[in-house]
Amino acid sequence: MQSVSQLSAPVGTTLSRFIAQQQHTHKGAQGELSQLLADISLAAKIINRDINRAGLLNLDGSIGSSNVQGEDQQKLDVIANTRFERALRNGGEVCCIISEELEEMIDTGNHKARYVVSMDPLDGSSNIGVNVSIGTIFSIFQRLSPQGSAPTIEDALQSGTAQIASGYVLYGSSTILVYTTGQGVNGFTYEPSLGEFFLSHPSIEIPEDGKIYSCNEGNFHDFPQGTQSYLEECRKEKLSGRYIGSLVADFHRNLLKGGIYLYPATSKAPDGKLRLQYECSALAYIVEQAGGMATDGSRRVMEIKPNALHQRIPLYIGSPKMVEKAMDFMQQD
Ligand code: AHM
Ligand code: MG
Repeated sequence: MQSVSQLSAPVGTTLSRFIAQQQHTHKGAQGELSQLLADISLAAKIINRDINRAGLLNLDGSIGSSNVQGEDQQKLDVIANTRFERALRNGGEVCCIISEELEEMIDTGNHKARYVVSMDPLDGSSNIGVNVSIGTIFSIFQRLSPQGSAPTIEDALQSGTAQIASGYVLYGSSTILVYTTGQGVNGFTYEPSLGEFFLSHPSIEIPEDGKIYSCNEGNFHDFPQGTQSYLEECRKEKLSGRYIGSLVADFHRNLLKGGIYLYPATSKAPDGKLRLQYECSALAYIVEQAGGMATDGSRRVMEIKPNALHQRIPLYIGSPKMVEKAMDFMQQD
């Protein structure tokens, strides 16, 4: 029989307490980054609520227009974007926002603020209407332009190595927020009855090698030859093919279990599908902090200098041994 103390185990460390504790270890930290992370977690809670009600409130489904990338926008894409934009504007710590859903960067009017946020407010949105996991991805940069002035495009076009934090929220069988500020990776599971995220996955490390590969193999014949050979090798080795079609969900599973996610270039999308500033950079920072790797086939994702807000790149990300092997095969191209 379980003892009373086992039954009433402590719920643990809240995200806000963890952020506050970490703040002391950042030299020169003045609390703005902590406030910003708190603003992001608030937006995530609101989106989590919206997603859970989507089927009842007729929020699943397309809005009937396309975003800047020519992709069908879902109602929840637009709602999530608005939730984040409001939370970040009202929080006051962000001078500039860039989003997968918006054509241009947003000047929040908070010109004294130090930070820039890039985000994909709701990734994997083709899965919304069928109750499959979706996610939010974010990166935080320090602005380059002087505080007190209007933000510039250079603030928004910084490479991954300049990130001071990145993370994602996975709205799955439970909702989890995973982030890094460059001191390892930690995951916080949402407790809906308390309305709080609690530390559930401290110091996440990706297994060095794995048995899972995640790829849309429907595009196989369009992939570069080296990538095709790598995928054939994965089949020969009888690895498990697992592809949800929601990057955050596929990435999170591989982060915990070991694996590789790949979205290569195709003849239809010669630069790949995923966006450097909204998806790839953020996850590259997380995976490296957890001991993994992220490449576009030849370059370290973190070092790619973006030349446009909505730039796309091919992505190979996950356990280091698997990414290295994929790169060996790609050298044939
Ligand atoms: P989105 O940002 O429009 O949702 O697109 C990104 C998504 C990823 O979550 C997912 O891994 C990929 O697109 C799936 O693409 P495909 O349907 O081509 O396999
Ligand atoms: Mg996306």
